[in-house]
Amino acid sequence: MSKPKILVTRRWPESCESRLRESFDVVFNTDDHPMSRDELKAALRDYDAVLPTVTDTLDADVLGVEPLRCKILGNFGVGFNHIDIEAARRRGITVTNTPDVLTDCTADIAMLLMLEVARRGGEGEREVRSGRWAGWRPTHMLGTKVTGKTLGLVGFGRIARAMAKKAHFGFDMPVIFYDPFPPPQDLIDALGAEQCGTLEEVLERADFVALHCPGSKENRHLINTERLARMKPHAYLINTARGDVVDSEALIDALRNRRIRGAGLDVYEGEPRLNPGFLEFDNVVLFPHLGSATEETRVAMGMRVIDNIAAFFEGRPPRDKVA
Ligand code: 8YV
Repeated sequence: MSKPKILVTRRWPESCESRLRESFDVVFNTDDHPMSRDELKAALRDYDAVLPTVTDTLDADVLGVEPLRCKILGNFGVGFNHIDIEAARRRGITVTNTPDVLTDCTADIAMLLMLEVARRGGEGEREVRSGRWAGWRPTHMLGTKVTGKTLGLVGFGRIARAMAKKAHFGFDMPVIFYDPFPPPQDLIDALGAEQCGTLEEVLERADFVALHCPGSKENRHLINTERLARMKPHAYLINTARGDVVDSEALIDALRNRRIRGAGLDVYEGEPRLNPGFLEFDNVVLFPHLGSATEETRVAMGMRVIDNIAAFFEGRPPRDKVA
């Protein structure tokens, strides 16, 4: 039997690419450019499987291509808001993702953003590098103490729970959260977390608000002007989820008018372009979507995609099927 024909839309860590070459008739996007809609349509026409990432928009129009050869989208990432899941279902395309393996590294980046923005790490580094640092003094670059402050989580899935554990047990932080689909109470208790009845309660009580809900139509601009106004004026917003969960204009307005103390962002509406308004603030830390960006995690993500598509082509149910 001939090997399934696979297109990988971006370059992967070498160990994953080697494993793909062994089992499949695989083509990589040689120069690693973000694929255009036409290239994605051609891929769906010509390959048995396409392995996309967050940089590939697979909406109903792209997935509506005729004739369709692709039977599975093995997404390299846990978030799949760039794929129209309903359209994939209608076309009979299986979709898988990569949960678990990136949980800790993404939670680490949320912790790093929280610490860096509160302790003014980015601002301090810019001062040192520019030669503007005039030396130690008692009132120089005073930040906000993190230990013991209240962490408010929006969403309490895997990544939020990993952050809760690090913050609660490592930094003595009381952890509160809102999630419309909370996990069992014993899991909440084991993390020393407190469930709030509304998102607003989290926003009103937290010193740090960290977003961990999925990107989706429902969650688009979940954090808007009204909700930002609920936050304490000394609170910080941390986003490692998806850019469009936050209304960027509303956030920029809240920062300009000092309605919140600062923000730590890893994801952006329309990334890699970001609203230039963010560049005007020293109290905003901007990372280039680093959530899962460690060698260990990116290899684990690639291997998890390969496990999923291997199972699919061997006629077994893939472990991480989302459609
Ligand atoms: C990935 C992420 O690196 O997995 C996710 O959902 O946001 C990132 O950590 C990226 O999405 C790759 O597709």
